[in-house]
Amino acid sequence: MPGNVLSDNKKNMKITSNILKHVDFLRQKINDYNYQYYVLDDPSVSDAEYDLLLRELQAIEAEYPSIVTPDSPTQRVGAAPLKEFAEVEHQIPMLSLENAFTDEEVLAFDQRVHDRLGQEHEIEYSCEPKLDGLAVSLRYENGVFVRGATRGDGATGEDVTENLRTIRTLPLKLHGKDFPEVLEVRGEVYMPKAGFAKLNANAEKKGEKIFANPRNAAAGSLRQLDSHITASRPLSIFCYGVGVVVGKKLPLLHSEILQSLKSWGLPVSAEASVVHGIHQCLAYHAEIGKKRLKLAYDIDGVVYKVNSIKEQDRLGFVSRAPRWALAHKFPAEQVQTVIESVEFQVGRTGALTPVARLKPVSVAGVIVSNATLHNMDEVRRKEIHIGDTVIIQRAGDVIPEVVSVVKLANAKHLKKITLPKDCPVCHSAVEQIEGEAIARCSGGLFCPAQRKEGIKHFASRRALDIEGLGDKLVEQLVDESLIANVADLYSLTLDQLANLDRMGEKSAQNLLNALEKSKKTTLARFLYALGIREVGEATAKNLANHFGDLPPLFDATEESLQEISDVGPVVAKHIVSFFAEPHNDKVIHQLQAIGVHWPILDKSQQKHPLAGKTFVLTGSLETLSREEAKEKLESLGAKVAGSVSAKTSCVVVGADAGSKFKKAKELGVETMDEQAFLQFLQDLDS
Ligand code: 9MJ
Repeated sequence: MPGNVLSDNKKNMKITSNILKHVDFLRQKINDYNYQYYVLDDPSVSDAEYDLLLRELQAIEAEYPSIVTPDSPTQRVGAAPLKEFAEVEHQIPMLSLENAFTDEEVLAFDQRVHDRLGQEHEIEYSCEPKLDGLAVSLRYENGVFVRGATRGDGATGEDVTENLRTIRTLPLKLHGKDFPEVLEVRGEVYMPKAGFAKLNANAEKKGEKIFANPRNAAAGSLRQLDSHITASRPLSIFCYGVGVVVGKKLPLLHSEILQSLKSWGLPVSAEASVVHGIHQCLAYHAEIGKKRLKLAYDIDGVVYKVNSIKEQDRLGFVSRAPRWALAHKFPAEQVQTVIESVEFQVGRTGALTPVARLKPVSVAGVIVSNATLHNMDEVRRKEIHIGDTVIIQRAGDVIPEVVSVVKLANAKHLKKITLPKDCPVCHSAVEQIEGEAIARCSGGLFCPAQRKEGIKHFASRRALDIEGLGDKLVEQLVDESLIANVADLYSLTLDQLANLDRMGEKSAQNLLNALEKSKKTTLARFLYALGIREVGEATAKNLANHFGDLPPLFDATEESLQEISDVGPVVAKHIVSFFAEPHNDKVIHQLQAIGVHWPILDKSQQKHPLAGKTFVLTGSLETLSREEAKEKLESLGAKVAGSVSAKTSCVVVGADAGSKFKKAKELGVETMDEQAFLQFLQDLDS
C-alpha cells in the first residue's frame, strides 16, 4: 500500500493525479474490505486496519471536498435530513407475491403453471428463502448506485437513496465491468436477528421505544428522514430480481441472473437453489423450515420462481402478483391464552365482527391482546365461549385469530357469546339476512363507527392516499364533530387541526398539503375510495375503464353493469343502490365542487370494443389457454359465459368441441375457430 500522501504542506497542495490515484486506491480497498466483512462474512484485515484506511480517506475528502463522489465509502454515514421523501415511479411495477400455506395450494400453483405453459414435463424452479423485510429497488447507472426506492404501492414508492447508501452490504459501486449500463435491482432490506436484539437492548437501557420485531425495526429505520439514524441501525439487504435493464442482455434463467448479481458484488441469498418439479420445492420448504431458527435473519417462508425467464414472460402476472412465483409461507406461530371478554366491532359496511379480548401473550415477538373471531357462524362452529382457553395464531401482518378451543375437563364459568340486538356504537338495530354469516348495524351513515371506517378507507393508501390522516386522527375528528363525511375533510382549517391531540402546526400543515394533493386522483381510485360494497380495486378499475367518467356510471342500470367483467348481479345491485342514495350523491358532488378531479378517459382510451358482447369458449385451444383467452376477451370488455344461449354473441370453438358447438349451430349463434379467433383479436388490436 502506498504511504500516507498527506504531507505537511498539504493545505497548499493542488489536487494532483497522485492524490486522485491514491483516493481511488483507498476507495477500492475499503470497498473490498467492506464486501469481505459484510457480505462474505470473511474479513481479511483487522477492524483497526480498516478504520485507519477509512479515516485516511475521510481526511483527504475533507481537505478536497470536490473529489467526494456519491459512491465513495465515506458516504455511508448519512446525509443532511430531508423534509419529506420524493416519489419514485417504478418504470416496471414492483410486484408482490401470491401466498400459499398448504401443500395442496402449492400443487395447485404448479398445476396452473403446467396448464398455462401447456407443458407436461417437470418445471424447473428457483427456490429462495422469503425474507420478512421491506422490498426496495436499487438503480445503478454505469455501475454506480444512483437511486433507491421503497416498493410503496408497487407503482410508486419513496426515494430512500440516502438511507440505502448507509447499508454496508449494498455496494455503492458494482464489481467488475460487465454490468449493464442501467441496472435496477430488486431486493429486501432486513435487520439481522442479532442486530435487532442489540438495538432493542440499547433502546431499553436508554428508556427508548422498543421495536416489536425485526421487520418493524427495518421499516422504521429505512423510513427515517434523517439518514444518520438509518446509518446507526444494523440493516442489511438481499437481492432477488431485476427491473429495468439497459445496454446488456441478462441470462435467460432466473438462477443465472442471481449469479450475475452476485458477481457484481450484490448480496444474494446463499440458500437459493434450483430444483426440478414441485415435489423438490416442497422438500426445499421442509429443509429451510428446519434451518430457519439457525439463520441470522427472520424468514416467513420460501419463494418458488419458474426458472426460465421466457416461461415467466409467457405466464405474465395477474393483478399485482406474477403467475410464475409463489410464496410458500411457514405455518403461523400458535400460542395458548384465555378469552377474557368479547366485544363487537362495527366495520365500514356495518358488519359486526366479534373480537376476543385476550389475556396478553407474546406471539412471534408481538404482544397480542385481541383476536378476531370473524363472525357468529365461526363462533358457533368452533364452540368458543368467554372464559375458554384457546389457541391463537398470527401470520405476518394479519390480525391474530382464534384457531381452536382447548377442551379442558375443569373448564368452568364459561359464558356464551351472543350477538347484540343493537349496534354497540349507535344503538340502531342489528340485522342479519337469512343465510348470511354477517350481521350488520342498520344505522348506515348515522353510525359513527361506519362513518369513521368509511373515512379511513377513503384516506387509505390505495384510495385517495391522504398521508398523515391515520386511524386515530379520523376517530378524533369524528368524535369532536369536526367532520361527518369525507367531503368535510377538505374544509378543515389549520387552527382546527393544530389544536387536536398530538398535532402541532407543522403536522397540521402537512395534512392540509396532503389533502390538497389528494384532490388530483384517478377515477379508479376515487371509485374504490367511495367504499361501495363489494367494489374492490380491480372492480373499480374495470368500472373506470368502462365508463371513463362518473356521469355514465350514475346512469348505469343493474343489467348494463353486468356487462363489465368482474361485475355480477350482487355487485351491480350494490353499485346502483349506492348512487341512488341521495346522501352519497351529495357527498360526491361536494367532493367535485371542492376540486377532487381525475383525467377523463376518452373512448379510444377505454378500449372496450367488445362491451355488451358475450362469448363462450369450448374445446381446447392450441395457442393459448382457456384462461388466457377469457382474460383477453374480458380486457376488451366482453363477458365470457359458461353456456350457450340465444343471447350469446359468439362461440369460440377449439379442438374436440362438443355440445356447445352443436347448440350454437342450432340457435344460429356465430362461431369462430381458433384461427379466426386469433385474427379477430389481432384486428381489434390494430
Ligand atoms: C423475498 N421477500 O425474500 C421476492 N422475496 O419476487 C424473494 N420476494 C419477490 N423474491 C418477485 N426472495 C416479487 C417478490
